[in-house]
Amino acid sequence: MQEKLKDLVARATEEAKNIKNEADYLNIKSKFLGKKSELSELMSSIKLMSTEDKKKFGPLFNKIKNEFEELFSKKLEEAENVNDKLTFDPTLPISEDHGSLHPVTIVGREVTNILKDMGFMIFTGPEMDNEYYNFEALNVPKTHPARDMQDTYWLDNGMLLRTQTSSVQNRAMKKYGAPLRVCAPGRCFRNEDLDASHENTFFQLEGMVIDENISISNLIYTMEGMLKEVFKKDIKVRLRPGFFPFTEPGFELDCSCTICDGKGCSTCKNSGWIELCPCGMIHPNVLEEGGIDSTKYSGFAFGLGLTRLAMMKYKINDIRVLNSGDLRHLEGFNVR
Ligand code: FA5
Repeated sequence: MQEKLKDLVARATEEAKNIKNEADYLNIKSKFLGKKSELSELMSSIKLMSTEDKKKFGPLFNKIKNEFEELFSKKLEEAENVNDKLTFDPTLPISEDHGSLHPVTIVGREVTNILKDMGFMIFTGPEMDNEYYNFEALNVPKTHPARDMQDTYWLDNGMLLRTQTSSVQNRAMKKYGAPLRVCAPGRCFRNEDLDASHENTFFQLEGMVIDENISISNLIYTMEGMLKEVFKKDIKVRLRPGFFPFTEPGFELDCSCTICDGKGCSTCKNSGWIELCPCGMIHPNVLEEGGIDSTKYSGFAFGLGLTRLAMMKYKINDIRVLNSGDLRHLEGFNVR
């Protein structure tokens, strides 16, 4: 037994010299101290020993076990100290490689900062939501054909992935009441056929203003002011009729083409206008559902497509680039 233990200690001491990282440490620990290790086997043989041997070897086994533990931990610590010194060399030149913010993040931050300056608070809602907030609270009951306008991802638990940031409207109204100025950027999901301008996962920014005497002119003024700041140039907007069950009336807001300044080009199909943001006056049913007296208050809301806005701002002609994770497309933005 004495010889066996001596040999075991010699091998463990030799192998401990090879500990260079945590993986080595765990392997060697398992080999010499694990349940199936030689030491464990020797220790379990104690029950067959005479009382005299038990007294002699019991403490010796424990001593060797403790020494192994101490030795392996010490070797790991030494190795880590060496590694730290190796990886941190303050004399190395600083790498030129660095990450940058995603174009949608840049545009999202810009728009929310502009809206914050206009007195909007920032609100968020869940990406996994229920039918009530995504549809019913927005005046879209179960059988309403408008549900087909947005092909929804339904989940096994009966919930859905929100198709629009309008899902925050009812929550914000119930939480804060009127008057209210709130914006909510976030990710939305639709079961879309993908093409250059449609993704199944994209970002919108919901905006909502509720107060006494809010009118369409407040909507136009706010949108124009916000877009001028985003594009850093004079932007004109126009409204066309649009249908959304949660607005009355509803509009599609176009802005003068930022590429040709409204003169006409291939991007705006020579019309001088680009369709940018659906919006409208909040339907009285939606206000009432949110606990707001629609005879006293009125409001407007808009759902800005942040992903499409980023495409326009950075002249990206295929939306799929933005979710691709292909750094070659994204590193040009170089914004931190
Ligand atoms: C809506 O989602 C409404 N909730 C917007 C709204 C809010 C209207 C408040 C009135 C009042 P729409 O389905 O048009 O509307 O989507 C809004 C914007 O999201 C679009 O203009 C577009 O920029 C963006 N969008 C919609 N679907 C996609 C998609 N598949 N990929 C990328 N962007 C999309």
